[in-house]
Amino acid sequence: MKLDEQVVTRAIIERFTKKWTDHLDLDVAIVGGGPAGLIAAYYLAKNGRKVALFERKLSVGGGMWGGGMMFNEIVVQDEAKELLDELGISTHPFQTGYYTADAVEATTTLASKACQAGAKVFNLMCVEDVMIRHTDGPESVRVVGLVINWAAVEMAQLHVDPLTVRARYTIDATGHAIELMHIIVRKSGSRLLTETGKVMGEKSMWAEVAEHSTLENTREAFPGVYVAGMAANATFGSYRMGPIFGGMLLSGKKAAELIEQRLEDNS
Ligand code: 48H
Repeated sequence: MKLDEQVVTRAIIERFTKKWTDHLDLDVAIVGGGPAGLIAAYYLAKNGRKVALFERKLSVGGGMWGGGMMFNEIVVQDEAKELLDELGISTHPFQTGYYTADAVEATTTLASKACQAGAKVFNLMCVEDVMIRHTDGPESVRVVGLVINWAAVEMAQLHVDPLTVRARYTIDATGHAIELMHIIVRKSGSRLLTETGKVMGEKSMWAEVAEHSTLENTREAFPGVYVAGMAANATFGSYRMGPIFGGMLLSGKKAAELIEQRLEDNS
């Protein structure tokens, strides 16, 4: 077979453009492709929801590749083992209640399951703003979509205007940085659904408390926006937990379930 570079080029441009235009109006937009974002994408897509995940970096996986301090093993506790089993990620008992998993196997499998379930990953794109609408007068603001640009544009600090996607719900899974929440606070002037109405900030390490609070804090933090993973604790002011990833995965799953419920209630 003779290879024609122009066919290759046209194939990429046409297929990417179709993927992109098919995902301009979403059930759920997920910002951040770490473990929390990926697993939320997996469950929502598995339920037939139209989901796109936006990741600034070339690769998804966030902080999971490097295990703890670049020792590429992760630890999960009893509660999360079932989840890894469901995804087909091998776990190895360490001592009662603790399991390890190979960080690379966990990351690649999770990413692959999310894609195969139908979630579309747009890597190399960063979310730089949100779209808002007033729902019942100027007091009530809701996020209705995302404002997106190429990560390369952001890195080069080029003055290039962004594009947008509309989404019924959004998940901030941007990890420690909680980028979406900071943008919302800075630009909307509205209160978050936290005790202070602001981003409460992440506290130092206390793994046991942090793992529980990650789940409690996985909820709607602004109308239309849920927080998952490290972003949940950083938004609602709880502790960090180090390289134990059960809470991140369970949090992503919970965010997916909460949104699924809302979508069903509103359908
Ligand atoms: C597009 C963005 C943007 C943006 C950020 O950090 P992550 O792995 O997040 P989680 O919550 O899934 O997992 C946290 C975990 O990795 C971790 O750090 C833990 C457990 N720490 C404990 C401790 O004590 O330190 O992934 C977030 C992803 C990254 O890939 C970012 O590149 C991406 O979000 N991202 N993508 N647009 N504006 N902001």
